[in-house]
Amino acid sequence: MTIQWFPGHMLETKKLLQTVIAKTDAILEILDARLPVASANPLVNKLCKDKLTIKVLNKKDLADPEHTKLWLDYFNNKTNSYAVSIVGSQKSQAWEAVNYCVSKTKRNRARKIKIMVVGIPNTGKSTILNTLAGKKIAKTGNVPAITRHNQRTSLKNSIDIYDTPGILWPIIEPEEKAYILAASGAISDTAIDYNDIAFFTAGFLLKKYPDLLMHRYSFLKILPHDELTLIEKIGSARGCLKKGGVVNLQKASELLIRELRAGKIGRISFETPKDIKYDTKI
Ligand SMILES: Nc1nc2c(ncn2[C@@H]2O[C@H](COP(=O)(O)OP(=O)(O)OP(=O)(O)O)[C@@H](O)[C@H]2O)c(=O)[nH]1
Ligand SMILES: [Mg+2]
Repeated sequence: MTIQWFPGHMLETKKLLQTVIAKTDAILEILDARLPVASANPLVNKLCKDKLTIKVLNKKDLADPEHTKLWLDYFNNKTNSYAVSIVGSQKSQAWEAVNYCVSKTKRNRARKIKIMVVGIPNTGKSTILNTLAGKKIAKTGNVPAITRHNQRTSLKNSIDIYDTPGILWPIIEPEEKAYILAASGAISDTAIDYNDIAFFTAGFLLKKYPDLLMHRYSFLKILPHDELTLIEKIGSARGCLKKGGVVNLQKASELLIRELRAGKIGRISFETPKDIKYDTKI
């Protein structure tokens, strides 16, 4: 499965980033802590290669803490590579990311420092901006492509921060990366097939997080051997049924993905530094 979802505003943002990045002092690249490689936009990497970039692993409350620690070591042990992990709604943590960023710049105190917040959709960019500002100035929401335009905000300590719309790239592949992104909520519902994503997710959870599955879905007396049985059992127990008592797979798939995204199954990471298979330059 490849995914193609590149609405017009993403193309506009891509063009804008190409011109605006040169005028900024530093970049906060907001990644999803559960998928720090899949959620890294190769375009950002290309555009920002000569610019100070801090990788912000956001949503760490949803990610497996052991894996997040491995990721921080992985990024911070590379030359000229900096990473922090945060919960975007926590003021002290959002400021920790900004202050870390400022500490790495060669700051000219006579002028304002310009920091641009970039990343794929739904990673929490606008949430972080609102937290830093201490009030709701940017619209946020748990669906991708909420922000449609750049927005500049002045913060204390002569810092200007720019929120930008989340952008992806025109064709998302390989398949595993597309599935992980879709499961995380970075891709519009209109561009994905829930049954496919749930099937992938069920397989992943059975392999990597069987204990969390057994805990969340305690009606499972033994762990199912395959993805379809798991989805059917969850659907059946949760009342996702069609006429005649047959499991409604679409509804059961949506339920599994919804619970995963909300962190109800537990703290889950889709990637660890050890098992990155797809080619990446991050
Ligand atoms: N659990 C958790 N949720 C978060 C965190 N940060 C943001 N969110 C949620 O993630 C969703 C997306 O947040 P936004 O700030 O709108 O994301 P965005 O990156 O600006 O999205 P686009 O504008 O579409 O690119 C919202 O439901 C937020 O409440 C976090 O650290 N933890
Ligand atoms: Mg936004």
